[in-house]
Order: sequence, then structure tokens, then C-alpha cells
Amino acid sequence: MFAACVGLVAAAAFLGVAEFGALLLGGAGSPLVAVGSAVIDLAPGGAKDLMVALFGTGDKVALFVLMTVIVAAVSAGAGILERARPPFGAVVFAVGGVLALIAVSTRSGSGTFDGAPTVFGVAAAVIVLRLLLRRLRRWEAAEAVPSAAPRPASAERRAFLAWGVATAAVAVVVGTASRLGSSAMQAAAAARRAVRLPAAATAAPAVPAGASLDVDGITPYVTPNADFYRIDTALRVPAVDPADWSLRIHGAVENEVTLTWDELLALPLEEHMATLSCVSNEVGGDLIGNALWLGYPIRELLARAKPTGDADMVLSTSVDGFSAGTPLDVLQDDGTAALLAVGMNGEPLPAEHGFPVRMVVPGLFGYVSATKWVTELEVTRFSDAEGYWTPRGWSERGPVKLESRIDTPRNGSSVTVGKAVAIAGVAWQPHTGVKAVQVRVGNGDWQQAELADSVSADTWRQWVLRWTPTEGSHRIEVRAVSADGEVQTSVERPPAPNGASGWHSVTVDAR
Ligand SMILES: Nc1nc2c(c(=O)[nH]1)N[C@H]1C(S)=C(S)[C@@H](COP(=O)(O)O)O[C@H]1N2
Ligand SMILES: [Mo]
Repeated sequence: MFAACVGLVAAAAFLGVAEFGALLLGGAGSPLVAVGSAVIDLAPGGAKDLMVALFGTGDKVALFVLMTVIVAAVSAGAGILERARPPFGAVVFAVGGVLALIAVSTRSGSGTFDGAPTVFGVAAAVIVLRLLLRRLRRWEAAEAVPSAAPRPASAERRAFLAWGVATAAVAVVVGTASRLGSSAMQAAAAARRAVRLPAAATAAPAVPAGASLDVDGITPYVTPNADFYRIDTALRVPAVDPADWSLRIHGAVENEVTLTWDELLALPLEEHMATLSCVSNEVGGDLIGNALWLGYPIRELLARAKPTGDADMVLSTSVDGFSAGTPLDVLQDDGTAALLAVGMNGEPLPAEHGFPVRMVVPGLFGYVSATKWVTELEVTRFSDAEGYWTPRGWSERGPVKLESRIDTPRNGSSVTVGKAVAIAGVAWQPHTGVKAVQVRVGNGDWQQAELADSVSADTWRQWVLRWTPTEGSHRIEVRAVSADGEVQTSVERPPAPNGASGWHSVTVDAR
């Protein structure tokens, strides 16, 4: 009887670990779901009809109940078997695991790692089976020959029961929570696949060929979504179904505004290319990307809401609790394409970049403006509210600093004496723009780099300087000049509290 319970706890451990693994894989690879759908696929038509006839639309629930009963019976049996004839109980779990693996790997669209949750689940089940049975045997031994036992039977019994109950409880809680989380993620992923974004009412001009220089190793002008840096506080990417999404604009406004997904998509959307960067980016770092955003100007929504009194900040909040405090005047400015974005490079926002809706504000670091999975805009005051990072040591305001980066040659690389090398990279100060980039080799003079075409002041610009190295080690430095005439500062500052500064340099060896 207790051995059967151990089998059940082992099965719970299997499901708990496997479902948690599936959650980490973004909702894929759940043996529970895979086996269930394999059974549906394999069941003869008559059985399916019978299930539907018996249970109607409850047929899937009925299937899971049936599967649970079977799994429970087999697991209980495996517990008894393992106690009587180890390791055959463990073998039963292994066989079950192999069947589940077959089910997982034959599901359409299964990925390379989708079997991992099942494998880890089986390992957990076998470990739990063995450890709990060892406790059970100790208890039984203490009951049988009390004098020979190191601890009284009552202590062994308590230990066995405590471990069994605790393991089962953890497994059930983790498993259930993970299953719910995975379902939500898969539902959001399916909803994202179903999204058809409308064409922009105001399309961005095509990117001119001259925006991209033909240099090996330079950062591409547009960052593909898959390569776009990701920064957020979310342990798990929030799963938001657009059907459930809405944005509420409230606080110091005359009219509260609520906007649903369908209402947002029905508005005349704008396309705008903008470079987004993170305040945590080190000099020379890669927490920056440039994308074509599709969205609706936040200024128009604020015009509907009509901010009142002396409001000077908009606190945007995400479903996951993150918040950013953005200056109200920036969001209201006619000349700033601050968007409530739904599209990124021609696709719905990827889940990790804020699907279904995020903010993008050219010229401000992400932490004070680019709220992903945004659901709320509160019009307020900097003196009354603060964004997530402000009490954590980052400045209340976060305009992007004038910066430049050398992409190629790489620091520490070797070049050939007398053979021309392209020194190239990107420079940016979104919303202001870059008008010149200068490069210095060693103690030489600053030389003007050639600039790629500027697409708008809101994006970075590629630059290149051709250089023919002489023998030796050379330090190469870069600095940008903004459209306002500001020269990038050499003063080195760390990212906290409002962005790193200083000149990026690389050292190369010419031989
Ligand atoms: N919900 C949410 N939105 C967020 C953040 C976050 O932690 N949570 N981080 C911000 C920061 S610090 C940056 S730099 C940008 C990064 O956006 P990305 O991951 O799409 O590149 O998102 C911003 N939006
Ligand atoms: Mo950031």
C-alpha cells in the first residue's frame, strides 16, 4: 500500500519536472500534452465517436481523466514492483518515458530539445522512487526488529511520510503551475501566429542602399528580430493574448481612455525606423538595435485623454509589473515618433520584445520609455511617481547619450602591414542624429570617417575609415559629432546611473 503511494509520488515528480521543463522551453515538449494528442491521433474512429457520444464537448477532459487513471494505476504498480523486485519498477518508468518520448518527437513541429523535459522527468521519478522506497524499508525494518534499528520505528515512519508528502506537494504545485503557464504561452504564441497586421497608413520610406556600407563585420543597419538584444526583468516571457489585451490611459486626464487590440489595429498606424538602446550598455557594448516599428503615435492617444494641470510624466506599466516614467512633453511632441508599437521589422512583436504591444520612444533609453507588454499609461508627475529602475539607483530621466562603436577590426585581432583595413562601426544619438564620425590611430590626428546615408535622426549611422597599417601595435579610437555639433565626450562613466560614456577603442597588432 505505501509502496503503491511511492509509485504515485514518483509519477507526480515525473510530471512536475517534465512540465517545469516544458515551461522553460516556452511551452513545448510537455509529455502530458504529447501523449494526450498522440492518443487522440491513434485512437480508432469508433473510440473517438464513443468518447464524443459519451462525454460531448467534455471529451478531452474525459481523455485526461482516463489517462490519469491509467498512469496512476501503472505508477502504483511500479512502486509495488520496485519494492518487490528492484529495479523493475524503475524499468516501468523508463518504458513509460520512452513511450512519452516517441509521442513528443512525433508531434508536428517538435524541436530538438523537446524530449528533454521527459528525460529529466523520468530521472526525477526514478530518484524519488528509490529514495522514498529506501525510507520505507528503513521504517519496515525498524518495525520488524526494533532492537536492531538505529532509530525508533515512529521516527522512521514520520521521516518517510514527511518526505513523501513534501515531494508530492512540491511536484503537484510546480507541475500544475507550469502546465498553466505553458498553456498560456502556447495560446499567446498561437494568437501571435494568427495576427495579420494592417498595412501602415503612413509607411516609412524605403531604406536607401546608401544606409548600408559594404564592409565585412560591420553591424547591419537594420537588426533582425532574432538578433535584437533583449533586456527585461521577466523571468518568464509574459504570455498575453491580444484578445484579452487593453490599454488604459488614466490619472491626471480629463477623459479616461481604454483601447482594445482591435481598436488599436483599426487606427491609422505609422511605420518608423528607430534605434533602441539600453542604459546598461557599456562603451563598445551590444545592447542596442535598430528596427522598423509599426504603431500608433502615443501623442494622439494623449490628445484624446487630455492631460490636466501640471502633469509632467507618463508612468507606463507592463502586465509583469515593470514600469517606466517618460516625460509627458516628449510623448506629446509632434516631432517625436513615440509609438505604441505592434510591429517590429514587418512582423508582430516577438513575444520577448513585448507582444502584443510595447512602447518605443526615439531618443530615450529603454528603461524610461520602452515598456513591453504595456497595459497602462498613468498621467502623473515625476514628483509623485517613479519608474521601476529609479528607486534602484538609476536616474529619473534617461536621454540616450552620443556614442560610437568600432565593430571591425575586433580588439586584439591582427592585421597585415601595408594592406588596407576598413575600420568601421556605428554611431548614434537617436532623435538628434550624427553628422560626423572621427577616428584616431595611436597619437595621430583625428580623421573624418566616411558616413553611410542618414535615414533619419532617430537611427544609428554606419561609418568607415580605410587605413593602411604600419608595423606594430595600434590603438584605434572613435568619437562621434552630433547633428547639434556636440563632440562625444572622452569622460569615462559607467552605465549607472544614466548611461556609460567615453570613447570606444580597440587595439590591433599589425604584422
Ligand atoms: N515589461 C518590461 N518592459 C521593458 C523592460 C522590462 O524589464 N520589462 N526593460 C526595458 C529596458 S531596460 C530596455 S533596454 C528595453 C529593451 O527592449 P528589448 O528587450 O526589446 O530590446 O525594454 C524596456 N522595456
Ligand atoms: Mo535597459
